[in-house]
Amino acid sequence: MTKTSFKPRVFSGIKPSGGLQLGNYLGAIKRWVDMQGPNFETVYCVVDLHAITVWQDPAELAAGTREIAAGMLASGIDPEKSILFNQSRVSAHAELGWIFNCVARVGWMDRMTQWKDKAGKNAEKQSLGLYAYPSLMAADILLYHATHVPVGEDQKQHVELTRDIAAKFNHDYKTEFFPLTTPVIEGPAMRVMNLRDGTKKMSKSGESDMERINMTDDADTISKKLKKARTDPAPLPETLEGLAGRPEARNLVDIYAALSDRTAEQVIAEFAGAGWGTFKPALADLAVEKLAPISVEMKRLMADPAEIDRILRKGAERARAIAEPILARTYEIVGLQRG
Ligand code: AQP
Repeated sequence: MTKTSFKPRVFSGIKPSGGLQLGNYLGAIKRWVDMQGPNFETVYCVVDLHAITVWQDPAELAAGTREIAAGMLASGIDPEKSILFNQSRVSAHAELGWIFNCVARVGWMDRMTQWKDKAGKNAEKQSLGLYAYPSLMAADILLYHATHVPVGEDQKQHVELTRDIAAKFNHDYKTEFFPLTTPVIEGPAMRVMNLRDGTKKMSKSGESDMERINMTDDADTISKKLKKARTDPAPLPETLEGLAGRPEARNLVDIYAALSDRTAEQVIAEFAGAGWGTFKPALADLAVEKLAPISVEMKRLMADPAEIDRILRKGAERARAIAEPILARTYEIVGLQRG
């Protein structure tokens, strides 16, 4: 078997731990859409096994899995161009995840900032799965021999850990079987922040609905949330450096830049000296123009869950065709007898 396919392979995923939020869209999905095409083979996954590292209501998990898939489709993921599926339909993820649990070191997991943030002072009460999450994520990526992983800034450390796991596996088993992955983190909104506190990232599971834009929000809600977003009293500066120490202002400029496919510098140049009374309505209009059609399309797709299931089932068949030979070869390398 060849180690990589002709085109470099991209893998990325989103966990159905709540509805999609703007950070998932700008930090991940929007860029996944752009990577579809002649340069890459793209594999995108609703990572439901990751969602259950924190307890999920079973009915909500099933509905949430379809909702995330609908969000990806509505944003422009094309199931003909990309492989789109949900993780639990391809059992090889869990199997390779176990092998990587035996390769990764406890000390590596201890250093993961997302583990520290999520577990906080209550680490002993967290699931073992939450602790081992990065090892399953390494399996998700390496099961496809993916080399490019487009993620938001918060996932960079986990993709780097994937390299460490691949390198240790290759070293321990004297092979070059697993490729080294590169996190692809580029663009103005790789860390979209909470609309009420610019020092915290926007999350699906954040406490207040006003702190995030949900991808299912309608035009009025998107506009209201952005107009009420917390800011400071100063107008926008002449240069980007003038936004230092102003996290809420920086966040809104970054969101504007990402939605308009421009750089933050270009946005500042256009709005230099403008007050929030000018900038916020412009941002709200832009966000409604770009996001409201996605929300409408998501609702249309979600009205036909059988069609979403059909797409995910078909995507899983294509995913299995790549993953199963890679898993089988991994078993052989490790010396696990299955014949
Ligand atoms: N605020 C964000 N800014 C930029 N990118 C973000 N991503 C998430 N939040 C932001 C990116 O979205 C992809 C999928 O993330 P995930 O759902 O697998 O996990 P997460 O990063 O833990 O997302 P949430 O919304 O914060 O979920 P909860 O609240 O359940 O923990 C990733 O590429 C991520 O970088």
